[in-house]
Amino acid sequence: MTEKKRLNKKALSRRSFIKRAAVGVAVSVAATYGVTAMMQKSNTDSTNVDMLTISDLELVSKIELRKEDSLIIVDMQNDFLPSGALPVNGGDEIISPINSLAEKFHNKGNTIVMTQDWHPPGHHSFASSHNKEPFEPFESEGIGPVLWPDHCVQGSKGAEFHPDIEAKFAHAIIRKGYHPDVDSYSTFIENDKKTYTGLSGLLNALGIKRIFLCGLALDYCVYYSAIDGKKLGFDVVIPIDLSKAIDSPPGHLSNALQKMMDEGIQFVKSDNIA
Ligand code: VGL
Ligand code: ZN
Repeated sequence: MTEKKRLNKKALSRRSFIKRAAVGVAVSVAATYGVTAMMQKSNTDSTNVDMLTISDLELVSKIELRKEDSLIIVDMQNDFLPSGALPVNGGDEIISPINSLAEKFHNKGNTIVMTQDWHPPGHHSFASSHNKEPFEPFESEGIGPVLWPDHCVQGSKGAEFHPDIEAKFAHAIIRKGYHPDVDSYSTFIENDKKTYTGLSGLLNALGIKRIFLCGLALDYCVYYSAIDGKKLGFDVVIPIDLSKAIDSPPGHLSNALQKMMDEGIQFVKSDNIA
């Protein structure tokens, strides 16, 4: 191991220790003061220099597209965008640059897949199904670590792709989260860790070796898809300027970035994909 890597590793394990401590504090703060206090703590946490942030990531300087590359555009639906039921901060800023990248893939004849969060009414991930408030911590098999506002209900306006996201280049649309009791953050395998969505079969049948994941949300569906994609044998790249995070509970994004780094997932600026 090089000296630089060793130092890096040391710094990272220190980060995850501090991060765990910070999350512990946040959770007890939340227990005492409720979710609003927890959300405010989240804002102060993101300025903590010891939490891993997007600017700490090492970026690949340039990536040339190969024919075995596929672009996966995750959950660019009305409900995750401003004025939606579960808006992700800055989600609207990534619409146009995702369209540009999709055009690049399309022009080179590369496969593009879009995903859609697709819940039945009364889904178990909804706070309303438990008489609780959105973003309250909640853990049960296939659900959590927090509960969500009702979102992306099958056939609703909120579940439709945002009108400005270019969907015409998509070879396939993968829907997920349609089982009432199980959520699916990953677009490969549901949160029960055994039910496949079919995406890996599709990609394998098409000879895809490397996936580029963009869209919403960086610390949920993009993150879990990246981890599963890697486990399933794909190389995984995240054009980091084309994804935005929810970061609830506090520290969730930092934790996700850490794990993706540890798993060898690559990060690149979308301008540097050619
Ligand atoms: C997502 C929370 C709940 C996502 C979906 O697409 O990241 N996050 N459902
Ligand atoms: Zn959902």
